[in-house]
Amino acid sequence: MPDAMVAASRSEATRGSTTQPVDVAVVGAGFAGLHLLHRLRKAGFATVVLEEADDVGGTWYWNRYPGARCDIQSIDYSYSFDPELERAWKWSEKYATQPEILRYLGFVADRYDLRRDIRFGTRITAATWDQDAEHWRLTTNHGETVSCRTYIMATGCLSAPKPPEIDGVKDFKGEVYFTGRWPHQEVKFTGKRVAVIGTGSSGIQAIPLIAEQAAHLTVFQRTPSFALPAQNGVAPADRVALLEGDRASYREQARWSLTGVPYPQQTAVSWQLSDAERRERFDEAWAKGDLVYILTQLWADQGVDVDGNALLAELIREKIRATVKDPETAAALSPHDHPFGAKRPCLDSNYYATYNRSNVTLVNLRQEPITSITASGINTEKRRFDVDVIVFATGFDAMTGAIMAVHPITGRGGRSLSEVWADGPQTYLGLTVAGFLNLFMITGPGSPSVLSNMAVSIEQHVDWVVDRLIAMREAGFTTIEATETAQAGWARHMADCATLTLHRLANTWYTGANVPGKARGVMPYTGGVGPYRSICNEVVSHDMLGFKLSGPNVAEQCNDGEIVRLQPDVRLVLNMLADMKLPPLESFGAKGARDFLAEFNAARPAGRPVGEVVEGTLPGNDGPLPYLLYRPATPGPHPIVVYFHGGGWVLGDQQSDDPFCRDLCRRSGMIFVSVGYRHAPEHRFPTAAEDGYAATRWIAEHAAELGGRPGAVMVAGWSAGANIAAVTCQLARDRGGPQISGQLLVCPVTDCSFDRASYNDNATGYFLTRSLMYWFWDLYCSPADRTDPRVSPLRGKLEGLPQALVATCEFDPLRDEGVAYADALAAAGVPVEQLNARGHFHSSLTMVDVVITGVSGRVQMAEALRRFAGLAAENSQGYEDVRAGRTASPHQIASAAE
Ligand code: N01
Repeated sequence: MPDAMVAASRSEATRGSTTQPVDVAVVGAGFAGLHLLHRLRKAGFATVVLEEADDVGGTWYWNRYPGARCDIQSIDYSYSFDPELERAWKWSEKYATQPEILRYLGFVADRYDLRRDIRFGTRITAATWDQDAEHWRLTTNHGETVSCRTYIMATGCLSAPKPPEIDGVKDFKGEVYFTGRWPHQEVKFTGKRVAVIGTGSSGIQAIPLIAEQAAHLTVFQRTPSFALPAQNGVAPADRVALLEGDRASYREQARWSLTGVPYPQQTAVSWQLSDAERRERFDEAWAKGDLVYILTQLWADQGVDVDGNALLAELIREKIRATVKDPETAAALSPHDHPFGAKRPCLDSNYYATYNRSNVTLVNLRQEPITSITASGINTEKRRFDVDVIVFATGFDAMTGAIMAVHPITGRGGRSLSEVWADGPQTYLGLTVAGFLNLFMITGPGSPSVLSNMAVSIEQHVDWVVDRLIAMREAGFTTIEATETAQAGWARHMADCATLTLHRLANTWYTGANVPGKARGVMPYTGGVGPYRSICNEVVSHDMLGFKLSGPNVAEQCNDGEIVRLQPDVRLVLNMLADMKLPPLESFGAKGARDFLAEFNAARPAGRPVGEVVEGTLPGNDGPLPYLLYRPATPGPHPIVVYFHGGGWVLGDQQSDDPFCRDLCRRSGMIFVSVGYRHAPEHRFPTAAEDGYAATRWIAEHAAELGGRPGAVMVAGWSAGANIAAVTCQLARDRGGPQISGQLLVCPVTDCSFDRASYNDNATGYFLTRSLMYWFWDLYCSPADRTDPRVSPLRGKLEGLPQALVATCEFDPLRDEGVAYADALAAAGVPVEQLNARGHFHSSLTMVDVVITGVSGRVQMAEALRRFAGLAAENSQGYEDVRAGRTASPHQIASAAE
C-alpha cells in the first residue's frame, strides 16, 4: 500500500477528516519547493506544498521593494534540471528584476502544473513526529492538519524578517515599509520625506530609486557594505556564448565549481602580482559588474588571507572616494571593519553616486546611534529627523529564522528543534538533524546555500533528498535519521572550513550576529559547492554513512561515522593527487622522483616575500654544501634557525621547502638557513646526519658574519630533515657544541620500527605511503645501521637535549614515531611541546598557501621558536590570532578586523 494510503487509514480514523495524508509535505513554494514538488510527483510520491503566501515565488514573492533584483547573473540563477525549460525561457537582462524572476517562477509552476498541489495561504504552526505511526503531523493556521511520512522545509534562508529592535516603531504615525514584506500595490514616495534604515543588499538596491522620487531621503547607516556596480544590461555575450556553446557542460561545471557559477579556480596570489597588475585585474572586474567574478577571479588569496583581502578592499574604497564628492560621506560609506566578502557584498546601480544628490543625507549611526522612533520621525543621539515614511531594510533572522518560525518542531522523544538548537544550529550536511527522523531542510544551516548560487545548491539538495527517498522506498526503509556522530563530525568539518575563509571575521547575518541573543557561528558551509556535492555523493557510496535507516520488514542499517575527517584543503589536495593517478613515487627511481618533485614544487604558489634571500655555500665535511639564507625584513641581528628540508634523505634540496622557510622566517622574525645536505643513494648513512651537524656547527660559528645573533642557534626540519635536526641536537650535546637552544621537529622520522599503528592506519592514500618510506630507508641506510641513533634518534640518549616542539599529523605514517619521540623527550626531562595536527597529512604544515588550515600550526611553531630564542611572544596579530583559533568571541573578531 503506498505510504499516503497507510497514512490515510491511520490518521483519518484517529484525527478526523481534516487531516490530509500525503507521503511528503513540503513547506515553501519558492525555487526549492517548486523543484521538489516536480521531482517528488514524478517519482510517485503523493506530495503537498504548504505556502504562506498566496502565490509561488518564495523570497521573490515577498521582496518587491524598488530595485529588487538578483545579483547572480540570471543565466546562472535559473533551473537547469530540464533543458526544454531552459530553451523555453529567455531572460531580458543580465540581472533580472524581481517581477521578471517572479514571472519565471510562475511560468515554471504553470509548465509543470504545480499549483494544483500547493495550498496557498497556509502556514505551519507546529510539526510533531509520531514515532508509532512513523509520520509527521503538521498543524496549519487553518486548524487542518497534514500527515506525512517525510517533511521537507524549503523555507529559504532569508525569509523571516528581523524586527528592527528600535524603541518606538509602533508610535510612528507615517507610513512604514519593510523591504522583506513589501506591499503589492505601488508605493509612492513623490514629495515625501523618506528614511531608509539599513544599508545591506536590500537598502543598497532601493536607495537610488527612492532618492529619485522622494523630496528628501535620509539614509541611516550602521555598518557600511562593500558594493560594486552591477553594470546591468543585456547578459554578457561571452557568458551567453559559453552557456549556449555547450549548455550541459556549462551547467556541469557550475555544479562542481566552488560557488555554483562556472569560473575557473584562480591560482595567482597577490604577492606575485605587481601593483599595476593587481589594479588592471581589479579594473577589469569592476567593469564586469559580477560579484562572483570579483570574489573568485582576482587573486587566489583574497578570500582566505587578510593581507590579500586588504589590497582589494582598499581598491574598492578608492572607487568610493572617487565617486562620492563629500569626503566625510565617502569616509562613512567606506567599510573598514570587515574583510571584503566576509559580510555579504552587494551589487548596486548608482548607489554611491546617489549620495551626491542634494536631496540625500547619510546619517552615520556609528557616530550618532538611533535613540528612538517617535510619532513624527527618528531621533539620534545628536539630532531629530522628521519624516513621512520609514523604510526598514534591516534584514532577516537568516538561515534559522524561517525554520524556527514553525514552533514547535517536535522530534523523537518529544525534543523540540528550538531546544536542540539553543546553542546554534546543528545539522548533518545542512539537510538533516539528529533526532528528527524523516525531516529534511533545503539549504539549511550547514549547506553552501547563501555562499553559493542558490539555484545550483537547491537543485543538488533536491536531487539528493528525492533520490534518497526513492532508494529508501526501493529498499523498504521507512525512516532515516542522522546520527549524533555524523552530526558532530559535520560541525567539526564546518568549523574547519570556516577557518579557511574570512567569514568569521565579521559580525554578520552569516554568523547570527545581526539578531540580538542569537547563538554565534558561521552558519553556511564555506567549503564550496563542488566539494559539498562530492561529500554528499560519498555519504551515499559509503552506505549512507552517518545515517540510521529502518523499515518494518528490513534489518536496520547504520554505517555510523564522520564523512570528512581530513581538513577541507587537505581533502582537496589529496583528491587532486588521486585524480592525477600518479604511479608510486618510488617507481620513478631516485632521479625520476627528484625531477618529479622539482616539477611539482614549481607548480606550487611562490612563497611570500621576506627581507632578502641569499644563496651561499658552507664548508661541509667533504666539500662545500649549498645553503639559502632567508632574512626577515625587520632590523637585525636575528636569531638563527638552521633548517633541513624533507625528502626521505633522497629528494629535495635547500630550495624545496622555500615557502615554509619564508613563512616561518616572517612569522618568527628569524633568519632561516636552509642547508643542502647530501642525498642517498649516492651518499648513504650517515652522510646526511654528519652534513647536518657540520653545517650547524659552521653556521653557529659564523652567525655574526651571516648577520645573525651570535650564540646559540636553533635547528628545525621536516620529515627526514626533522630526523637530521633531532640527530644534530644529540651530536651537538655529545661533541661539545655548538650550542642549540631549541629544536623544531615537523613530522620527524625518529625510529626504524614500522609496527606502530600509524604505519598501518595511514599506509596508503595520504601521499607519503608506507612503501615510499621503506624505499627511502632502503636507499639511505642498511638494516644493520638502522638502530644507530644517528638515524633512529629515538634509540639514543635523550637527556640534556634542547627544548623541543614536535609536530605530528593525524594522517601520516610517521605520526606515532613523532609522538613517541616527544613522549620520550619529556620522560627524559626535556621541555617539549606537542602539536598534533588533526585532519592533516604528512605535507600539510609545510604546504604553505595550499593547505591554509596549517596556519595555526605554523603560528604555534613560530611562537615556540621565539620562546627557544628567549624572545617575547609576538603581540596579538589580530587576524592571525583569530586564524589560530585564539579569539574568543565574534565581537573580538570584528574588533581585531578593525
Ligand atoms: O539585510 P542585511 P538585507 N538599526 O542584513 C541594518 C540577500 N539579498 O535585507 O550591518 C540600524 O544585509 C544593518 O546594519 P548592521 C543578500 O544575501 C539579496 O539588505 O547590522 N541599522 C544592515 O545595514 C543579503 O545579504 C539581494 O550594522 C540596522 C541592514 O540593516 C541578504 O539578502 C537583494 C538595524 C540589514 O542588511 C540580506 O540583505 C537583497 C538597527 N536596529 C537581499 N538592524 C540580491 O540582490 C539592522 N540594521 C539578490
